[in-house]
Amino acid sequence: DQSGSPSIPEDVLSLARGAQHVAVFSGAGISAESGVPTFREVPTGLWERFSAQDLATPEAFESDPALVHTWYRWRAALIQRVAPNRGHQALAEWQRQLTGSGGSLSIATQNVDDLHERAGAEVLAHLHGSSTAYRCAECEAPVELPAPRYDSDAAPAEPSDPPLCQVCEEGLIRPGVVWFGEPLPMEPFEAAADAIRAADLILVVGTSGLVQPAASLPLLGMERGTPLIEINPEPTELSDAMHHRLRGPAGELLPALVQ
Ligand code: BJW
Repeated sequence: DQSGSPSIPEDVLSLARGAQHVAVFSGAGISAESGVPTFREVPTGLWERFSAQDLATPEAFESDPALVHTWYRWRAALIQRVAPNRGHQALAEWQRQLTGSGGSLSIATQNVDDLHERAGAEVLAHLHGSSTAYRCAECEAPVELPAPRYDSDAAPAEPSDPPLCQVCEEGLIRPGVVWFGEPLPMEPFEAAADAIRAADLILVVGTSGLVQPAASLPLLGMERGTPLIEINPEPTELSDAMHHRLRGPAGELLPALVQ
Protein backbone atom coordinates (compact mmCIF):
# COMPACT_ATOMS: atom_id res chain seq x y z
CA ASP A 1 0.00 0.00 0.00
CA GLN A 2 1.75 3.16 -1.23
CA SER A 3 -0.12 5.58 1.02
CA GLY A 4 1.27 3.89 4.12
CA SER A 5 -2.23 3.51 5.57
CA PRO A 6 -3.06 0.22 7.27
CA SER A 7 -4.83 -2.34 5.11
CA ILE A 8 -8.36 -3.19 6.11
CA PRO A 9 -9.80 -6.54 4.98
CA GLU A 10 -11.99 -6.16 1.88
CA ASP A 11 -15.10 -7.59 3.60
CA VAL A 12 -14.82 -4.96 6.35
CA LEU A 13 -14.33 -2.17 3.81
CA SER A 14 -17.42 -3.25 1.95
CA LEU A 15 -19.44 -3.33 5.19
CA ALA A 16 -18.37 0.27 5.82
CA ARG A 17 -19.14 1.34 2.25
CA GLY A 18 -22.57 -0.28 2.32
CA ALA A 19 -23.69 1.03 5.72
CA GLN A 20 -26.38 3.73 5.85
CA HIS A 21 -26.92 3.93 9.62
CA VAL A 22 -23.72 3.60 11.59
CA ALA A 23 -23.59 3.60 15.41
CA VAL A 24 -20.23 4.39 17.01
CA PHE A 25 -19.49 3.54 20.64
CA SER A 26 -16.26 5.21 21.75
CA GLY A 27 -13.99 5.17 24.79
CA ALA A 28 -10.79 6.73 26.06
CA GLY A 29 -8.65 5.03 23.38
CA ILE A 30 -10.01 7.26 20.62
CA SER A 31 -8.53 10.30 22.39
CA ALA A 32 -5.24 8.61 23.32
CA GLU A 33 -3.47 9.82 20.17
CA SER A 34 -4.55 13.37 21.04
CA GLY A 35 -2.64 13.05 24.32
CA VAL A 36 -5.54 12.35 26.70
CA PRO A 37 -4.50 9.50 29.01
CA THR A 38 -6.75 6.42 29.07
CA PHE A 39 -7.84 4.87 32.37
CA ARG A 40 -6.62 1.30 32.50
CA GLU A 41 -3.50 0.98 30.38
CA VAL A 42 -0.20 0.12 32.04
CA PRO A 43 1.67 2.34 32.86
CA THR A 44 0.04 5.45 31.38
CA GLY A 45 -3.59 4.85 32.43
CA LEU A 46 -5.04 7.27 34.95
CA TRP A 47 -6.09 4.45 37.30
CA GLU A 48 -2.50 3.18 37.22
CA ARG A 49 -1.29 6.51 38.61
CA PHE A 50 -4.26 7.71 40.66
CA SER A 51 -6.75 5.80 42.78
CA ALA A 52 -10.23 5.56 41.22
CA GLN A 53 -11.59 5.02 44.70
CA ASP A 54 -10.06 8.33 45.89
CA LEU A 55 -11.16 10.35 42.85
CA ALA A 56 -14.10 8.93 40.91
CA THR A 57 -16.71 8.15 43.56
CA PRO A 58 -19.24 10.35 45.41
CA GLU A 59 -17.62 9.19 48.66
CA ALA A 60 -14.26 10.55 47.50
CA PHE A 61 -15.80 13.97 46.81
CA GLU A 62 -17.46 13.98 50.21
CA SER A 63 -14.28 13.10 52.06
CA ASP A 64 -11.81 15.26 50.09
CA PRO A 65 -13.64 17.72 47.81
CA ALA A 66 -10.49 19.80 47.16
CA LEU A 67 -8.51 16.80 45.90
CA VAL A 68 -11.29 15.65 43.57
CA HIS A 69 -12.09 19.20 42.37
CA THR A 70 -8.45 19.96 41.62
CA TRP A 71 -7.90 16.66 39.81
CA TYR A 72 -10.91 17.25 37.56
CA ARG A 73 -9.86 20.86 36.88
CA TRP A 74 -6.43 19.49 35.86
CA ARG A 75 -8.09 16.91 33.56
CA ALA A 76 -10.32 19.64 32.05
CA ALA A 77 -7.30 21.86 31.40
CA LEU A 78 -5.42 19.00 29.75
CA ILE A 79 -8.41 18.24 27.49
CA GLN A 80 -8.68 21.90 26.55
CA ARG A 81 -5.01 22.04 25.49
CA VAL A 82 -5.12 19.05 23.11
CA ALA A 83 -6.68 18.73 19.66
CA PRO A 84 -8.85 16.12 17.95
CA ASN A 85 -6.91 13.48 16.00
CA ARG A 86 -7.44 11.79 12.64
CA GLY A 87 -9.77 9.25 14.21
CA HIS A 88 -12.19 11.93 15.45
CA GLN A 89 -11.87 13.71 12.11
CA ALA A 90 -12.61 10.60 10.06
CA LEU A 91 -15.81 9.98 12.05
CA ALA A 92 -16.90 13.61 11.66
CA GLU A 93 -16.33 13.41 7.90
CA TRP A 94 -18.22 10.10 7.64
CA GLN A 95 -21.09 11.60 9.65
CA ARG A 96 -21.28 14.52 7.18
CA GLN A 97 -21.25 12.15 4.20
CA LEU A 98 -23.92 9.84 5.58
CA THR A 99 -26.16 12.67 6.79
CA GLY A 100 -25.87 14.28 3.35
CA SER A 101 -27.05 11.10 1.63
CA GLY A 102 -30.04 10.40 3.89
CA GLY A 103 -28.19 8.10 6.29
CA SER A 104 -26.86 8.69 9.78
CA LEU A 105 -23.86 8.18 12.01
CA SER A 106 -24.52 8.40 15.75
CA ILE A 107 -21.79 8.72 18.34
CA ALA A 108 -22.28 7.49 21.90
CA THR A 109 -19.14 8.17 23.88
CA GLN A 110 -18.01 7.29 27.38
CA ASN A 111 -15.50 10.13 27.16
CA VAL A 112 -15.95 13.37 29.07
CA ASP A 113 -13.81 15.23 26.51
CA ASP A 114 -15.28 17.23 23.62
CA LEU A 115 -12.86 16.08 20.92
CA HIS A 116 -15.58 14.50 18.74
CA GLU A 117 -17.38 17.86 18.73
CA ARG A 118 -14.20 19.86 18.10
CA ALA A 119 -13.53 17.64 15.07
CA GLY A 120 -16.91 18.80 13.75
CA ALA A 121 -19.10 15.83 14.74
CA GLU A 122 -22.41 15.90 16.53
CA VAL A 123 -22.44 13.63 19.59
CA LEU A 124 -25.70 11.86 20.40
CA ALA A 125 -24.77 10.75 23.91
CA HIS A 126 -22.12 11.60 26.50
CA LEU A 127 -22.79 8.58 28.69
CA HIS A 128 -20.40 9.59 31.50
CA GLY A 129 -20.94 13.36 31.44
CA SER A 130 -18.66 16.17 30.37
CA SER A 131 -15.46 17.80 31.61
CA THR A 132 -16.91 21.27 31.05
CA ALA A 133 -20.17 20.67 32.97
CA TYR A 134 -20.43 21.36 36.69
CA ARG A 135 -23.37 21.33 39.08
CA CYS A 136 -24.17 21.79 42.74
CA ALA A 137 -23.70 18.55 44.67
CA GLU A 138 -26.78 19.42 46.79
CA CYS A 139 -29.38 21.29 44.70
CA GLU A 140 -28.02 20.10 41.31
CA ALA A 141 -28.15 23.63 39.83
CA PRO A 142 -25.93 23.65 36.70
CA VAL A 143 -22.94 25.98 36.97
CA GLU A 144 -20.37 27.32 34.53
CA LEU A 145 -16.85 27.59 35.85
CA PRO A 146 -14.20 29.70 34.10
CA ALA A 147 -11.82 27.70 31.92
CA PRO A 148 -9.24 26.03 34.15
CA ARG A 149 -5.55 26.89 33.75
CA TYR A 150 -2.76 24.44 34.50
CA ASP A 151 0.33 24.68 32.37
CA SER A 152 1.80 21.31 33.14
CA ASP A 153 0.73 17.77 32.28
CA ALA A 154 1.82 16.72 35.76
CA ALA A 155 -1.01 16.65 38.31
CA PRO A 156 -1.30 19.94 40.25
CA ALA A 157 0.39 19.88 43.63
CA GLU A 158 -1.80 22.36 45.51
CA PRO A 159 -5.43 21.28 45.90
CA SER A 160 -7.94 24.12 45.99
CA ASP A 161 -11.51 24.00 47.32
CA PRO A 162 -14.45 23.77 44.92
CA PRO A 163 -16.68 26.87 44.91
CA LEU A 164 -19.82 27.03 47.02
CA CYS A 165 -23.16 27.00 45.14
CA GLN A 166 -24.55 30.52 44.66
CA VAL A 167 -28.09 29.18 44.30
CA CYS A 168 -28.65 27.15 47.49
CA GLU A 169 -25.54 28.49 49.27
CA GLU A 170 -25.10 25.07 50.85
CA GLY A 171 -23.65 22.65 48.34
CA LEU A 172 -20.22 22.42 46.78
CA ILE A 173 -19.81 22.57 43.01
CA ARG A 174 -18.93 19.13 41.63
CA PRO A 175 -17.83 17.90 38.19
CA GLY A 176 -20.71 16.95 35.86
CA VAL A 177 -19.38 13.44 35.31
CA VAL A 178 -20.66 10.00 36.27
CA TRP A 179 -18.74 8.40 39.12
CA PHE A 180 -18.69 4.75 40.16
CA GLY A 181 -21.92 3.82 41.88
CA GLU A 182 -23.89 6.63 40.19
CA PRO A 183 -26.61 6.05 37.60
CA LEU A 184 -25.94 7.05 33.99
CA PRO A 185 -28.05 9.93 32.64
CA MET A 186 -31.22 8.24 31.36
CA GLU A 187 -31.89 10.26 28.19
CA PRO A 188 -28.44 9.85 26.59
CA PHE A 189 -28.43 6.17 27.59
CA GLU A 190 -31.81 5.52 25.95
CA ALA A 191 -30.87 7.55 22.86
CA ALA A 192 -27.68 5.50 22.48
CA ALA A 193 -29.60 2.23 22.91
CA ASP A 194 -32.14 3.28 20.25
CA ALA A 195 -29.40 4.28 17.80
CA ILE A 196 -27.56 1.00 18.30
CA ARG A 197 -30.76 -1.02 17.84
CA ALA A 198 -31.52 0.89 14.61
CA ALA A 199 -27.99 0.71 13.16
CA ASP A 200 -26.90 -1.47 10.27
CA LEU A 201 -23.25 -1.28 11.39
CA ILE A 202 -21.77 -0.84 14.88
CA LEU A 203 -18.22 0.36 15.55
CA VAL A 204 -16.69 -0.10 19.00
CA VAL A 205 -13.64 2.15 19.23
CA GLY A 206 -11.02 2.50 21.96
CA THR A 207 -12.77 1.03 24.98
CA SER A 208 -11.77 -1.78 27.34
CA GLY A 209 -15.47 -2.68 27.67
CA LEU A 210 -15.04 -3.15 31.41
CA VAL A 211 -17.33 -0.46 32.77
CA GLN A 212 -21.03 -1.26 32.99
CA PRO A 213 -23.74 -0.51 32.07
CA ALA A 214 -22.23 1.45 29.13
CA ALA A 215 -20.18 -1.51 27.87
CA SER A 216 -23.32 -3.57 27.24
CA LEU A 217 -24.79 -1.01 24.82
CA PRO A 218 -23.05 -2.22 21.63
CA LEU A 219 -24.21 -5.77 22.39
CA LEU A 220 -27.81 -4.63 21.78
CA GLY A 221 -26.90 -4.94 18.10
CA MET A 222 -26.75 -8.71 18.57
CA GLU A 223 -30.58 -8.78 18.80
CA ARG A 224 -30.74 -8.10 15.05
CA GLY A 225 -27.42 -9.64 14.10
CA THR A 226 -25.96 -6.24 13.18
CA PRO A 227 -22.28 -6.48 12.20
CA LEU A 228 -19.99 -5.34 15.04
CA ILE A 229 -16.47 -4.06 14.34
CA GLU A 230 -13.92 -3.40 17.09
CA ILE A 231 -11.08 -0.92 16.61
CA ASN A 232 -8.45 -1.30 19.31
CA PRO A 233 -4.75 -2.19 19.43
CA GLU A 234 -5.50 -4.73 22.19
CA PRO A 235 -8.07 -7.47 22.79
CA THR A 236 -10.85 -6.37 25.15
CA GLU A 237 -13.75 -7.68 27.18
CA LEU A 238 -15.95 -7.11 24.11
CA SER A 239 -13.65 -8.69 21.50
CA ASP A 240 -15.29 -12.15 21.56
CA ALA A 241 -18.67 -10.66 20.66
CA MET A 242 -17.30 -8.77 17.63
CA HIS A 243 -17.64 -9.99 14.04
CA HIS A 244 -14.48 -8.14 13.01
CA ARG A 245 -11.51 -6.99 15.08
CA LEU A 246 -9.21 -4.34 13.62
CA ARG A 247 -6.05 -4.24 15.70
CA GLY A 248 -4.30 -0.88 15.69
CA PRO A 249 -4.69 2.77 16.67
CA ALA A 250 -7.99 4.48 15.88
CA GLY A 251 -6.15 7.47 14.37
CA GLU A 252 -4.85 5.20 11.60
CA LEU A 253 -7.62 2.64 11.22
CA LEU A 254 -10.62 5.00 11.12
CA PRO A 255 -9.31 7.12 8.21
CA ALA A 256 -8.46 3.89 6.34
CA LEU A 257 -11.95 2.52 6.97
CA VAL A 258 -13.74 5.71 5.98
CA GLN A 259 -11.57 6.56 2.94
C1 BJW B 1 -6.83 2.56 21.85
C2 BJW B 1 -5.78 3.39 21.52
C3 BJW B 1 -5.81 3.93 20.25
C4 BJW B 1 -5.43 2.76 23.49
N1 BJW B 1 -6.81 3.64 19.43
N2 BJW B 1 -7.82 2.28 21.02
C5 BJW B 1 -19.26 -5.74 38.74
C6 BJW B 1 -19.85 -6.11 37.53
C7 BJW B 1 -20.54 -5.18 36.78
C8 BJW B 1 -20.66 -3.86 37.20
C9 BJW B 1 -20.07 -3.52 38.38
C10 BJW B 1 -19.40 -4.43 39.14
N3 BJW B 1 -18.92 -3.78 40.25
C11 BJW B 1 -19.28 -2.48 40.18
C12 BJW B 1 -19.99 -2.30 39.04
C13 BJW B 1 -20.56 -1.06 38.56
C14 BJW B 1 -19.52 -0.13 37.94
C15 BJW B 1 -18.58 -0.92 37.03
O1 BJW B 1 -18.85 -1.14 35.87
N4 BJW B 1 -17.42 -1.29 37.55
C16 BJW B 1 -16.49 -2.12 36.80
C17 BJW B 1 -15.16 -1.39 36.71
C18 BJW B 1 -16.39 -3.46 37.47
N5 BJW B 1 -20.29 0.82 37.19
C19 BJW B 1 -20.79 1.91 37.73
O2 BJW B 1 -20.62 2.16 38.91
C20 BJW B 1 -21.66 2.78 36.84
N6 BJW B 1 -22.90 3.05 37.47
C21 BJW B 1 -23.73 2.08 37.84
O3 BJW B 1 -23.51 0.89 37.66
O4 BJW B 1 -24.86 2.56 38.43
C22 BJW B 1 -25.83 1.65 38.95
C23 BJW B 1 -26.88 2.46 39.66
C24 BJW B 1 -28.19 2.41 39.23
C25 BJW B 1 -29.16 3.16 39.89
C26 BJW B 1 -28.80 3.96 40.96
C27 BJW B 1 -27.49 4.05 41.37
C28 BJW B 1 -26.51 3.29 40.71
C29 BJW B 1 -20.98 4.13 36.61
C30 BJW B 1 -19.69 4.00 35.89
C31 BJW B 1 -19.03 5.37 35.78
C32 BJW B 1 -17.66 5.29 35.13
N7 BJW B 1 -16.99 6.54 35.30
C33 BJW B 1 -15.69 6.74 34.69
C34 BJW B 1 -15.16 8.13 35.15
C35 BJW B 1 -15.92 9.23 34.40
C36 BJW B 1 -15.40 10.60 34.70
C37 BJW B 1 -13.97 10.76 34.32
O5 BJW B 1 -13.63 10.81 33.12
O6 BJW B 1 -13.16 10.87 35.25
O7 BJW B 1 -15.80 6.69 33.27
S1 BJW B 1 -14.52 5.45 35.05
C38 BJW B 1 -13.74 5.47 33.46
O8 BJW B 1 -13.99 4.20 32.79
C39 BJW B 1 -14.49 6.52 32.65
C40 BJW B 1 -14.59 5.86 31.31
O9 BJW B 1 -15.63 6.45 30.54
C41 BJW B 1 -14.86 4.43 31.66
C42 BJW B 1 -14.57 3.45 30.56
O10 BJW B 1 -13.21 3.41 30.26
P1 BJW B 1 -12.71 3.23 28.76
O11 BJW B 1 -13.14 4.37 27.93
O12 BJW B 1 -13.07 1.89 28.25
O13 BJW B 1 -11.12 3.38 28.95
P2 BJW B 1 -10.03 2.26 29.35
O14 BJW B 1 -8.82 2.95 29.81
O15 BJW B 1 -10.61 1.23 30.22
O16 BJW B 1 -9.71 1.53 27.95
C43 BJW B 1 -9.05 2.23 26.92
C44 BJW B 1 -8.98 1.32 25.69
O17 BJW B 1 -8.44 2.07 24.61
C45 BJW B 1 -8.09 0.09 25.88
O18 BJW B 1 -8.79 -1.07 25.43
C46 BJW B 1 -6.89 0.37 24.96
O19 BJW B 1 -6.35 -0.82 24.38
C47 BJW B 1 -7.52 1.23 23.91
N8 BJW B 1 -6.61 2.12 23.21
N9 BJW B 1 -4.93 3.46 22.65
C48 BJW B 1 -7.80 2.79 19.88
N10 BJW B 1 -4.80 4.74 19.85
